Amino acid sequence: MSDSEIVRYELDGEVAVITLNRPEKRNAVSDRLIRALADAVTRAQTEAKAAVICGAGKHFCAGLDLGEHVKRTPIEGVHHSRGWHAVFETIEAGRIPFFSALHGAVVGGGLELAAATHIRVADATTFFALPEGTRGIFVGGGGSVRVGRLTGVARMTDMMLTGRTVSAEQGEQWNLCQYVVGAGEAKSFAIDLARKAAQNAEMSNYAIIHALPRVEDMSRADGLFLESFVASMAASSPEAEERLNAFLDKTAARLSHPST
Ligand code: 1HE
Repeated sequence: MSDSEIVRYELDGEVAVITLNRPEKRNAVSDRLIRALADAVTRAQTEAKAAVICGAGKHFCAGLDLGEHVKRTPIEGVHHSRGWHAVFETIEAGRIPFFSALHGAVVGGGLELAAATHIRVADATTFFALPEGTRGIFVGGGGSVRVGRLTGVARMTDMMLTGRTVSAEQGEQWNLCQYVVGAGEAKSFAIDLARKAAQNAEMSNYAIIHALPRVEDMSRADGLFLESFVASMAASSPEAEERLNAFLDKTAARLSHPST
């Protein structure tokens, strides 16, 4: 299988759809898959305004390819982990928002990948797990930072120590995903959300994905200070002027209650 087959890349209008395509191994993340994912993610940043990552077959992703991992020396293990960090950082702190469409197993490195995306849509078949403890290893794809911040250290510790699996509904309550949809519907739902986000002003999207996580890491005073500068910068862009005038001219869509 070539690199373009192990991770499929399609451009659907302004949305890049990136599919982990190793279903016979449950999309386990081999060295080749991570390289192909890096290429697809980099391409999406230049060609699309938003991107969706999904998995082929019965599961989103079974995490690290355990067959490859047994052969690594300690220093190779460090480089391997840092390599994943670089790719996931490109997703989380790149140019465009990323959405993940989850189904079946979202485990270990699969959950670390999903946690690097900005919005996670899980279908009813989804289950989350961090079985690293039972495998004698540790998270290495940024999970201790991203999954810990999403769900809290206590829940992450529980998942890692006990190997428990967490359903989509429980995952939503635990902040592992923002949406739960019917079985088989995650991909189309995530693409719809990505299309909506692609319509936003580019500066707003950039500010959302870059400023919010930075502010979370700052003191209150520093966060408020940075916010004022980002807000002023975004509001003084030509795109903002156009959009604000459209609202005042009554040509822009109005908000309404979610039930309507
Ligand atoms: C794999 C992997 C894998 C499946 N590496 N080959 N991840 C895990 O501990 C999860 C391990 N996998 C599973 O628990 C199950 O495979 C699943 C729940 C994901 C799917 O179950 P199922 O019944 O649909 O498939 P299966 O029959 O278990 O697996 C099908 C094939 O995929 C089989 O290979 P085959 O050659 O015998 O057909 C499996 O060996 C293979 N396979 N998962 C390698 N993960 C940067 S640090 C991150 C640390 C982690 O990610 S730890 C979590 C590792």
